[in-house]
Formats: sequence, structure tokens, C-alpha cells
Amino acid sequence: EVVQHSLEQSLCNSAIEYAKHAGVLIGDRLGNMGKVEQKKNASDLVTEVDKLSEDYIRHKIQTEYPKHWILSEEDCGQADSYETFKSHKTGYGWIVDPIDGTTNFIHGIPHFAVSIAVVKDGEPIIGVVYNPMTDELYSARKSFGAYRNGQRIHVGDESVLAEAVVATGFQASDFKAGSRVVKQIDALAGKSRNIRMLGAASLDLCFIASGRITGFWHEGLNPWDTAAGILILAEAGGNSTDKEGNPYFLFHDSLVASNGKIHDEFLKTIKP
Ligand code: 2AM
Ligand code: CA
Ligand code: CA
Ligand code: CA
Repeated sequence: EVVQHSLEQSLCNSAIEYAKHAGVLIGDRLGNMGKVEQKKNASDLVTEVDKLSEDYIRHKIQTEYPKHWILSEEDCGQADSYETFKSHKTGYGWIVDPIDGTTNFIHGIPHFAVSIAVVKDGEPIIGVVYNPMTDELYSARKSFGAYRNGQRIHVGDESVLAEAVVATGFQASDFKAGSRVVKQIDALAGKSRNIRMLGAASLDLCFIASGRITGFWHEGLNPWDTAAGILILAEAGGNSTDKEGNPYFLFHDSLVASNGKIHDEFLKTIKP
């Protein structure tokens, strides 16, 4: 018990150290990001800096925790991430997004983050999300609460959608008349206070966790976008489900997250 406690505390300290140092590497390459490559389409991009951040974090984990598995976006997160995850489901593993919000990074919008989670037997137990531009570091350890720069954070107490600012994100190609996300925005437009698209899913979850926004929904996310943020949100008193209202699991195709208090009304309003 005591041994496990100190292991998990040191995992948490390591995740914070890696996220902060990766943030420094990224900050050093602002405006000098090197080649920008397309992955699946013209809005799915990766820079040399994503890879630099990822290589650094992977190297640190492999050196300091050689028995732990790693799932990270630019390395092996392409086709068979679910198989990777399933085959390593037990024991400790790390889920890493070296830059969440790459489009913001490329355009110089200071809203992106390094996201690092440690998963044990399939569940996140450590979550760290660091925005190097604002120097805001969100962290959580399961059952020990959520923090921003060392201060405890909690979700907001909005109890109705009418008081809620909610955020979303989607692939550029989904934003057309009649698409599901456009219908959802239409349904929310009159009912919520307003809608945002901030461009970094991990930070959206941290913004709910700290009461800046009240809800977030997104389809087609991957575990590296959400693993750290959902733990931080849960530890701050929030809730995350799929669009049917089932508890969110890292490979669910949809995520609906909130402060908990507006969750049912939020789910009902965006129901397809
Ligand atoms: P990324 O910057 O790491 O790719 C933007 O809505 C959010 O969705 C970001 O967190 C972004 O993560 C994520 N996302 C996932 N798949 C994406 C895609 N194909 N194109 C753009 N953003 C994507
Ligand atoms: Ca990406
Ligand atoms: Ca991401
Ligand atoms: Ca990324």
C-alpha cells in the first residue's frame, strides 16, 4: 500500500516534469516549427515540433519506466491503437499527446498543450495537461483531487444549460449544412449561453474542471486527446460520458463532458 502510494506519487511527479520540459522544447520552436506535413487530410497536420516533443517524452518514459507501455499520437497511434491498448491493458502504461492543438500551434494561437496520462489496468490514474504559453499546468492523481499550478480546482455550479458556455470541435469537413454537428450547434444555439471552438480537447476538459466553461462535446477523438483531461475533470467533480450517456471509455467514439449538473439537459439537447 505504502509502496504503491509512493510509486504513483513519483509517476505523477515524472508526468509533470516531462510535460513541463516538453513545453520548453515547444516554446523554443515557436515560429520555427520546421516542415508541416499532412497526415490524413489537409486539416490533419503534424510538425517537426510534435515529433520532437513526443520523442523526448517517449525517451524519458523508456529510460525511467522501461516496463511500462506507451501509446502516443505520432508514433504508433495510427491504425491499430485499439489493439495496442488492448494487448497492454494490464499494468501501467502512458498515453501521450505531444502537442494537443497542433493547428493552434501552427498559427501562433497560444492555446495548445502537452497531455500525458498514466493508465493502470485500463483506467487513467495520473493526468497532466500543460499549456506552455500560459504556463498553466493542470494535474490530477486518482482520488487526490485536481489542481492548476498547485491550487485545487473544481467545476462550476451552473445548473442549467441557459447559464452554460459549451465548447465543441470537429473536422473541417464535417462543418456543412445538415451535418450532425451543425444540427447540434443549431439545437444548442438558443439554449446555452454561447458556444466556443477552442481547438485543443485536453484544454477544453481542463476548462470545465476549473469552471471556465461548463460543457464540451466532440466526436472522433482518440485516447491521447482525452486520457489526462477526463481524470482531471472527474477529480474536479465533473462527468464524462459517450453521447448515449454511458460512462466514457478511452475508445468511445463520442465524448460528452460537463460539470455534471447540466449533463442530462446537455445530452438531451445534442441527441442526434
Ligand atoms: P490535435 O491537435 O492533437 O490533432 C480540435 O478539435 C481537437 O481535436 C484537438 O484536440 C485535436 O488534437 C483533435 N483532433 C483529433 N483528430 C483531429 C483531426 N483529424 N483534425 C484536427 N483535429 C483533430
Ligand atoms: Ca493530430
Ligand atoms: Ca490531440
Ligand atoms: Ca497532437
